[in-house]
Amino acid sequence: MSRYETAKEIYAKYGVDTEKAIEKLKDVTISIHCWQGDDVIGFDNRESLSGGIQTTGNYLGKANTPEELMADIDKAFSLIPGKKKLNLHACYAIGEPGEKIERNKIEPKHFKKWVEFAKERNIGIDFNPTFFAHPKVKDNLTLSSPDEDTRNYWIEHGKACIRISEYFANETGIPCVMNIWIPDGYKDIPADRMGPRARFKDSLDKILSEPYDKKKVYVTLESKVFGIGLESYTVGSGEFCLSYSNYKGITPLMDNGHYHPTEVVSDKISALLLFNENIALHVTRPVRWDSDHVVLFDDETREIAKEIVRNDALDRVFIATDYFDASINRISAWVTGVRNVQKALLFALLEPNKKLKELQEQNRLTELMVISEDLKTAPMGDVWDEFLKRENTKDNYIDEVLKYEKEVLVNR
Ligand code: RNT
Ligand code: ZN
Repeated sequence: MSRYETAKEIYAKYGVDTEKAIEKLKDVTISIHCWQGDDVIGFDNRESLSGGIQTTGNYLGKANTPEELMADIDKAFSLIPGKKKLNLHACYAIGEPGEKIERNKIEPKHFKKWVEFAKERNIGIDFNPTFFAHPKVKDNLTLSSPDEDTRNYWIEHGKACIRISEYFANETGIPCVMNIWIPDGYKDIPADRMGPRARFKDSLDKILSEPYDKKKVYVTLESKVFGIGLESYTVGSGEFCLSYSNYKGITPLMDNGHYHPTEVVSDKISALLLFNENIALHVTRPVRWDSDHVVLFDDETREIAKEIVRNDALDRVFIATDYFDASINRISAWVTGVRNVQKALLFALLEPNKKLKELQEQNRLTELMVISEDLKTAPMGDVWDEFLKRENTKDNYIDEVLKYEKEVLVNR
């Protein structure tokens, strides 16, 4: 009997069908962030990263051109099983040689090459306006700036991004999730917390006045608690973003690096699912702060996955990755992080969720604990390997990654 066959029997004893779990996992789309490949630099003006976020490390082989980034994405995607979507930032606009692209004037044509890339690979594209690392960010503020010209510049950027998102949806035939996140905030205690938030609200209203097809573009809003150099006050706080999303009927996005260190996104998912048709996630790994380490197969990632699976919400939650580690091989970072999100989902799919809920309802909490702990050492790895086999994806990817590093990355 193969290891998978044995695992199948073991899970059957828990009342879990491994075949069903594999089938479901095959259908989950993960939106993979392009920015792991070049440390969030992009191509439009190549300023160093700012806006309260940071990459650390200087591992060899960072992608410097669209061609290099596309090649790296291809390499990473070839080592990641399952359905994928490409998550782009506006700063990855591609111009003609020598063209200076202004963010308030970006157009679909600047993303034509990405559309070709996506179409050839049969995948959809998600999008993000880039409100950071740019000379038009004034005193760390964009959409909440007291300066009208600054606000208008970024409002135009947001509107342009809605048009581009719709273009992606039309071209690929797959809806586009467009996420708004602004870095705006203050390092020290502000005298006016309301003013910037009122301006942010007004700017968002103006961006969303751009007409778009709500079946093709899902606008999401990402909150945050603090940024580096913006420790005391963040305009787009949790309460602001959740309230705004509900007021406008857009989709709230939770990044699990954007909360106080003992606060967990896994506990928030059920609350938001009760009041929102869809919710969106940035899956990351904060180590002591919003450090955006590579996602591991850890407790919180599993708990997030369980909440999605248990509540039968795989088709209501937009799952995207968001991390950027420049201290290790970037292809490996991509593959490891995305695979861990998928592993966490598989772990959740291999739980007898109905039975566990019943135990809770009958207050049989002793048994609940024992089964939950037993499941941690059940042979999920064998089911994972079977999934990889069926997806024609190698289980051992490090050799491939190191080969690519030796043949391609080292020459950059
Ligand atoms: C920043 C947010 C945001 C960015 C990306 C690059 O704290 O998490 O999502 O990481 O847009
Ligand atoms: Zn994020």
